[in-house]
Amino acid sequence: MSTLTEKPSWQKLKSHYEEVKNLHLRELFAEDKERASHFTLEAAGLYLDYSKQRITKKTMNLLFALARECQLEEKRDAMFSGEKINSTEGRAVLHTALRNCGDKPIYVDGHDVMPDVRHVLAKMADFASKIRNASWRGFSGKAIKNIINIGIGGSDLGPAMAYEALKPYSDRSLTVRFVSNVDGTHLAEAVRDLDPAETLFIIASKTFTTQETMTNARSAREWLVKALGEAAVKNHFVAVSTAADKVAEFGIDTANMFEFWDWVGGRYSLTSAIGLSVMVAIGPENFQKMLSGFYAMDRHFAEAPIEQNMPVIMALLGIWYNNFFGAESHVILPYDQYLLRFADYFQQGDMESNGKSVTKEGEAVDYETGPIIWGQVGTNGQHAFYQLLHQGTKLVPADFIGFAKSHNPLGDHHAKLLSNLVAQTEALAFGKTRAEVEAEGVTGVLVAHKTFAGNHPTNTILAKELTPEVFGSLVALYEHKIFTQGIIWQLNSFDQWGVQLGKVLAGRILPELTAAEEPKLNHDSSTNAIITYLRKAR
Ligand code: G6Q
Repeated sequence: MSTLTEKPSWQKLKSHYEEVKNLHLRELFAEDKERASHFTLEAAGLYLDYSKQRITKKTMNLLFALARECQLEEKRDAMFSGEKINSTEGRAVLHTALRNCGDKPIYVDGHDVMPDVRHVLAKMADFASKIRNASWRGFSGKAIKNIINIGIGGSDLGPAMAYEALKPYSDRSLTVRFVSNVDGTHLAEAVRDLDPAETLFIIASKTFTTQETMTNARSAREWLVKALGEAAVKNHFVAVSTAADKVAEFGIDTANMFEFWDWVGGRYSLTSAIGLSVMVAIGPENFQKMLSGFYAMDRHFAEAPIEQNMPVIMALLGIWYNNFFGAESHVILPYDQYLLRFADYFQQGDMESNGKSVTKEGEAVDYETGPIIWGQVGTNGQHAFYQLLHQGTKLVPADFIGFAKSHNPLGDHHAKLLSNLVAQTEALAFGKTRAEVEAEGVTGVLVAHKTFAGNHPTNTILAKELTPEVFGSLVALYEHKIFTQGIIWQLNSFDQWGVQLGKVLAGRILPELTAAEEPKLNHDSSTNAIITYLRKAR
């Protein structure tokens, strides 16, 4: 048995689960009129109500004990102080240094990284301002109107999500697009209505070797060169990378390269130079406000006691359902159109971090690890998959996220949006009993169909408005939730070996698909047949 499931707090949680698994939220709220106030917390501009969770005070105390037994505080401090906690890659994990608004140095191998971080931020701000005030111009002298970020995974999802989230703060005269897929359609559709003379490409790749990004970057270069000639490349291409040699090889002047470091993981890189497209869109001041929101949540996570620590509480609740109730997924439901990519972003953030089945020490786990993360903005999901949440057979813990004020106060839209958010959490928790259905005059078989069991757990996360600061806090909240869960599950949340095999095999299959001569195929019979079909049908 692994050391996790042997821990006294884990064992206690197991027997406690047997005691409370059938308790209904209806009973829990009836027993304690003050329940909401016992399970509500505010931090870094965010309000979390977790009273609609299937927990008692004892549950939380046992979960807090588990966190302590797993040395969460020590391990959190190790991350913040630059220890090489990404053991399989021998790297520190210091995305928190990128938004360190304090004056403390942070050391990696005896070197204070803070001056480097500030230097790159200043360089980004200078560049963003030049694009915004049109002092950086295209080769033919036209102002830049279009920004295309070419990157994938961690070099795409963060800026793409943040750009949408902070659109109200963006310069609306700029067109900002994100190209990630190696499918040529993505690039072709992104540039089809653009003037190359007004278009700037940001090639965002930590390694500058990623197949999709380099393929898209080369095709973008051809598109530009065809219109403006080879000499135009320097005005229309900049890079965000850790690999200066490869950037130069591509033909981008390294003076126009924005650096980051191997201690920034791809999916945690939004606040590094990977956020350059966002900074161009919203301006350096708003970007700084976003960083200060991240920093506020970083401080909260680093300093608040476990019992009042928002990311820790959310992480422990996730463990409670994942490991004791057997929930397989977790749904994120932002009631704000600007957060339309939020669930996608944390699908990577969470599943690439904690979708693992061996511990840091390489031992196979004998417990469940990271859940399947999915989601959709409200209210769209209500007319689609919420049926399953309310009356299906699966337990799906949910996060509802909403803002008191809208950036688009159009008639009563916002009140309607919020009323739906609140109504859903109420309906999920309390359901509708048979007696209530019958009291409405419903009879026969319809009674069962119209009954809602309820007892579906939800978090409600609220803030006044989706500002850059609040956005930063919200993203950091989920990052630290993922970190906390990784510690408890004893994983390395900062590597991603699981994406390697497919990459290697694709490299082998590419020439088999494209070779003029019929290749000799040595795969299994299914793979051979698929390649043969595609060769014939191409
Ligand atoms: C994220 C992963 C991965 C990575 C992409 C792009 O944590 O490492 O999604 O960001 O594979 O990599 P490059 O930035 O090196 O192109």
